[in-house]
Amino acid sequence: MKLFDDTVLAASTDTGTTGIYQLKRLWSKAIAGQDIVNQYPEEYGLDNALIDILGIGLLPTYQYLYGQKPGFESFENWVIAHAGGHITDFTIQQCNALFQNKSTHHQNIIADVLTPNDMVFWQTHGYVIIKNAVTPQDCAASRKAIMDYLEMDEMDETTWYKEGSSMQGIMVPLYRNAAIDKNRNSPVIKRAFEQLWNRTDLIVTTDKCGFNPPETASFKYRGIGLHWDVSLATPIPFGTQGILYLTDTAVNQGALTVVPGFQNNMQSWLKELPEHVNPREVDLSSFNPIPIAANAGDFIIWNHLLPHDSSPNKASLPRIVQYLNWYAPLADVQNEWI
Ligand SMILES: O=C(O)CCC(=O)C(=O)O
Repeated sequence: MKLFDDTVLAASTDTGTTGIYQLKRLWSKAIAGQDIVNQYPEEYGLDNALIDILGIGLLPTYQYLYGQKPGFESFENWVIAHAGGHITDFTIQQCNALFQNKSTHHQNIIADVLTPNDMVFWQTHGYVIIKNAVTPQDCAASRKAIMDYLEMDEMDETTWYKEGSSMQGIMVPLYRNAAIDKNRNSPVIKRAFEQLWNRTDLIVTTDKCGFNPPETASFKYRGIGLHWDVSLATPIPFGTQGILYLTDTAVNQGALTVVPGFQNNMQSWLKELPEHVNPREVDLSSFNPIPIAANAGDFIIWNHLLPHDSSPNKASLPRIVQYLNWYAPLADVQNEWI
């Protein structure tokens, strides 16, 4: 039984002043509270994709809505400001195509980035590295943006362990910045995702950056251990995740760590687990996880079925990264979180 009368929520077709379907409804559900949001799991995919297309970030959006409980006009102004001061006609068209369940395919598709060998590697190991996806200049600009945001100096270790910084574990909540946006929209990275998804109607997440400094006697690694970021309700739909290394990253420098090939065993492993065992509580450290070394500008895509984590940084320099993922909105999502 619904706790809340549907009629008090805005209709999906109420576009507000931006002309975007579902935005007012998203706001009205959040203002009504998380319990109400949770009553419409079938709308999660649409709401999240809308937030991604607008480029405003899932966490900042919900933190603002739940924390500030703004009126709709204030929310619209916040969205426009966080979308860069202006919402383009193409963005509005993309949002509304989503609502109408139509695909928007980007123009100017570039030549394939992943080679046939890369594709075989992907099928076998569940991850792939795109070398030199981003230029050294763009990496340097991105590192500077992240360090400025954290008020740290990449080369000065006395600045790396500041108490009270805005970091969340190893995550840096910097979402929008010219250099970071440029990487996010890299045609090379996008093309690689299109090849893996075998479709061109993908949208990109507006995700965080990351800073993983060397461990010291008093500072210990703040990762969360091997995990999945997808619901384990079966069948688990195809999905990807991605990370851009902005520093050269040695295996012992906090590198992304995955269990290669697990995407091919996941289904049977889940099936064979005794019923009382929660897959998220299984110790995955004996599954032969490997840290992936790569250079600044290299982009790694992994299948979201691979257990993964970053790792303790035992080197002398920090690992600095940007997270981003292209995905097919509304494609076979599992609404129930297991
Ligand atoms: O930072 C990394 O290497 C892995 C990040 C991670 O665990 C995640 O994106 O879920």
